[in-house]
Amino acid sequence: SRKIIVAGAQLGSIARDEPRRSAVARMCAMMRAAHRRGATLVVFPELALTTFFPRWLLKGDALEAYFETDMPDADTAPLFALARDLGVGFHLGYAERTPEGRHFNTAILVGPDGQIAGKYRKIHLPGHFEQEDWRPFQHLEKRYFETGDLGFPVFDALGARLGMCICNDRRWPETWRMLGLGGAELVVLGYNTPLHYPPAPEHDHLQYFHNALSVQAGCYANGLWAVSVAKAGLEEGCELIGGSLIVAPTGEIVAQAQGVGDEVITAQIDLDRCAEIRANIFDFAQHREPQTYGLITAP
Ligand code: CDT
Repeated sequence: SRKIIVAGAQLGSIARDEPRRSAVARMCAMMRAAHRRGATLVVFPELALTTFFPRWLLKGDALEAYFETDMPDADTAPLFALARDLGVGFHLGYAERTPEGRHFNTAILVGPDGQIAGKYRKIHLPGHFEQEDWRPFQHLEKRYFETGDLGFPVFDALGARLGMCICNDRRWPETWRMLGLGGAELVVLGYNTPLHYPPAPEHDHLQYFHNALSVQAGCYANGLWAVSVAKAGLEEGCELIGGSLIVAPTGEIVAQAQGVGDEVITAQIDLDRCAEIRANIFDFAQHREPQTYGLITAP
């Protein structure tokens, strides 16, 4: 067996005027708590350094202020330094502005040496391009971010084959299949999911269900582990779901957050358990029929 202890560090809400150094201090406290429980990997949410800014129409400097140009910088350096001191790796979501001025919804994987070991840029961007006044809050990810250009990479880190995705990506079977085909044993992801979905409010009561369903189905159908972590709670008048999860390759939930505040969940996971599924019901080499799946990749 190949056992590691992993942690999900759910963040409660971040106010619009909360400085990054405050969010980082909260994350450092959770990294210490995770380390005390023996965790060697801590997963933080999507866009973890600030409030979820796509809920407003912003322009110019007011928008650019939410993007990171350097990772780490003075505000995030304490997280990298603590990871190195404790010998803990972490996954962090943030808004990235490249030197060429491109904008992505990005996540990085940082090794226990404090060095960036992998990067992913969100592919399935939800929401809309223009301000829509009928909505109680906006979801302008399509306006603010380009579609990720790094594919679905899988990295060797912390003794595992690790893949990443971000929030809305988790609802798409194609995400999980790409990561499964890439050999991922553990997928880590963060999310900001409003409880209220303005285009179909009749689904509001299903938000927690659809969150768990997506992650459990992705794990089972690809025989891999996942750590899926929320930014949760009442944030600037918008309620975000909690429900952070650690899920086994069987699709079973092995750890789950109870509240919507800062909360650490941990589980010992055996990476060799991926074979329970991959060597059997979903043995891709033996049972996949890709010659019949053409429509999936047709535009
Ligand atoms: N951040 C993010 O991708 N949130 C979406 C909200 C629903 S679409 C407006 C999600 O899939 O959870």
